[in-house]
Amino acid sequence: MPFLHTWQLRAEFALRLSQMYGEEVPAYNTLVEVSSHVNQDFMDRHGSDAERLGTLERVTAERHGAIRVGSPQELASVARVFAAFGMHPVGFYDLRDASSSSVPVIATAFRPVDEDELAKNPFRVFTSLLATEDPRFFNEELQRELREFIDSRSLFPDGLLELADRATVGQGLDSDEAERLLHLATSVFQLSSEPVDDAWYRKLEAISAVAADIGGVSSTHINHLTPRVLDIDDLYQRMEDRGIKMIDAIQGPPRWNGPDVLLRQTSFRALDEERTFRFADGSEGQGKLRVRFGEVEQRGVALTRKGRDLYEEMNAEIDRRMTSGDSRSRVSETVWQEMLPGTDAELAAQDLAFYTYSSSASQGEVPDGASLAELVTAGTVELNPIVYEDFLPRSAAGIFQSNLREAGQRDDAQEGTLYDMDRLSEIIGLPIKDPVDLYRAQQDASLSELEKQLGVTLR
Ligand code: OOG
Ligand code: NI
Repeated sequence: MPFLHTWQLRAEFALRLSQMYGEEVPAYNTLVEVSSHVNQDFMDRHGSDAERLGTLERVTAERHGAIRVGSPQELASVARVFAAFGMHPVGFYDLRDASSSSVPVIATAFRPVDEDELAKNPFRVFTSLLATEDPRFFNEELQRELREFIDSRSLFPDGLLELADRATVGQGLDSDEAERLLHLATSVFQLSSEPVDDAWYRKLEAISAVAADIGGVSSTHINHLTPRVLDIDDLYQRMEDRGIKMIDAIQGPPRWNGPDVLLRQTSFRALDEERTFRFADGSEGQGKLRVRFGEVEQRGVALTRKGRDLYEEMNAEIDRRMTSGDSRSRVSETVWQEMLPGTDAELAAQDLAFYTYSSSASQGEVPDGASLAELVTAGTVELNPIVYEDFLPRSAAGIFQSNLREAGQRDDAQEGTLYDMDRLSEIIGLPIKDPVDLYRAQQDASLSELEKQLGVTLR
């Protein structure tokens, strides 16, 4: 009986969610199809250079998903399920104050952490927790009602968590149990056909559509699944040509004349889906909800802390320069060309972005005391970008917002509740890793290897 290793479970989990989502949201299948054409064409245009940010095989299979849960207990359980697939909490996102948008959630991403695990299958899930304690959104009465409603539901069927724990400890499962784990874990994220309590849902919706989506129904669901492309501008145009209306802009960095940086994302809006509602008099009727949408992304090199600071400065500069009638993408492009070095070598030399290093030279071929930058310029050492595996708070808030019809309500006379990475770690029961530390460690390890190979200490 074959044994499925953690990464095989993860790859299969991503595949099954993808199949399920394609059946539920057919436009997703179109997105995947167009994405794979975009990637193939990009490969044809750029040859082997196209794979600098990941092999075509990895990029084609690559997805991220997004889910939302309502209580610390639910988040802790989700963490147990994801651990079985080798997905660990990385990064902390507070979307309550992300620029002009405000959504009552805090979040982390569950993803593989090791380089080789990422290479095998990088499936990640952006996981939001409703900030039910924040009095700016929920008054005391609503906080109590939300707690009661959420505590009385059970998202995880019997057996799932135990099976997940066994897979975590055993670093995999044999095939019968693997099948059961995959079936149960996928089902949790299927859209439920249970009637929605109209009064309760609408009450929450008046505060925040996201709160209604999370706390207004008795189950959870995956609300998007995102393929990765190598050229998002091309994808955007092709989707529009097919008559699928995308949101107005591509979120994150602009198209510019330099290396791909961080993460660019765009989406099509949530579509109306038929749902059954139960009304106060006990009767039931059909209605429509918009909860699921399609998103696509292009990934680039990860930035250092210094690089991220510069990125924020550039965003502020773009905001300053924008006057009415300006196109944000045009202003952004100008600011990027002015403020950010336009080559990998410069980004590396100024410690703005993360790279691994490789060389075909060996001991004795390089003088001691040479600088890394000199060796890169001389072509003795090659730079390979470390791909950004995480998310951007501003874009995430933008993705949430673009799917909401109403702005919602928020009482800014109240003091917000403090949530931070430590508090979220405590809730999950595992330390959340800092993404920048992971990239730095990967770069450092590669540098040490290189020094060993060349037998020198690099400046
Ligand atoms: C999550 C939105 C964030 C992304 O790609 O930035 C996200 C959600 O809608 O639940 O997925
Ligand atoms: Ni997303």
